[in-house]
Amino acid sequence: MIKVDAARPFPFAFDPAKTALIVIDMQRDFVEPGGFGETLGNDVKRLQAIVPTTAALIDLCRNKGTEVIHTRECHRPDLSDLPRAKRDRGNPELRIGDTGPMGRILVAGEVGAEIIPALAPTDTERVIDKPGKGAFYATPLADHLSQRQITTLVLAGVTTEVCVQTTMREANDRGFDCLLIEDATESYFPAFKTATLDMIRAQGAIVGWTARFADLKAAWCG
Ligand code: C5J
Repeated sequence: MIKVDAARPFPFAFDPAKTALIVIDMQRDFVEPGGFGETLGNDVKRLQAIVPTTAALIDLCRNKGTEVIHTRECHRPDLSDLPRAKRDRGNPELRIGDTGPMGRILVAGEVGAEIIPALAPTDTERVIDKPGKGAFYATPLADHLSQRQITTLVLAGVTTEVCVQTTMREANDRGFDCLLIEDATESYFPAFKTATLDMIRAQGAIVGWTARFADLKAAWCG
């Protein structure tokens, strides 16, 4: 077992053989200048800042033989998995499925839906396309983790208070122990990130734990 003493709200112990890293939605449309996120008025530099740490986290897991799973928030080209309630939210001039700066917004196969090149999955890594905010909703993720006897999830990605938090809550309810890496997740809104980390750790890790990457690495690599 590895024990991350500096994790909050108290030390986090995990077995790397029963752990997977889930990197949430590090897609071009959310992270890159000129993408959907920026067209909505968001400062994507905040999200770009976590790329080096997220890359180092992925490398650490790859080197340790811990599975790396990537997710993408995207929909089928015919939008049959896009509920009206989701399509009707947001910017009325540019909605999911419309043609945006990087192709049809959040549609599978379009440039904007791809994971940024710096964090590209390897040929053998699992990529889960998800139509919701949470990675468990309408995806094969739960079955995949159960087949591999995974009990612990390390989480990274964007955005902290939307798809990362939703996935972590889904996982927590399914019985996984979850550790969110503080400097490998980000929000367009600093206050939302802070509030989400606080909520996760509240009441004795009601949703899970958080730790900085350096503390995870120090515990794992000695
Ligand atoms: C959002 C996400 N924020 N990946 N998606 O709509 O968090």
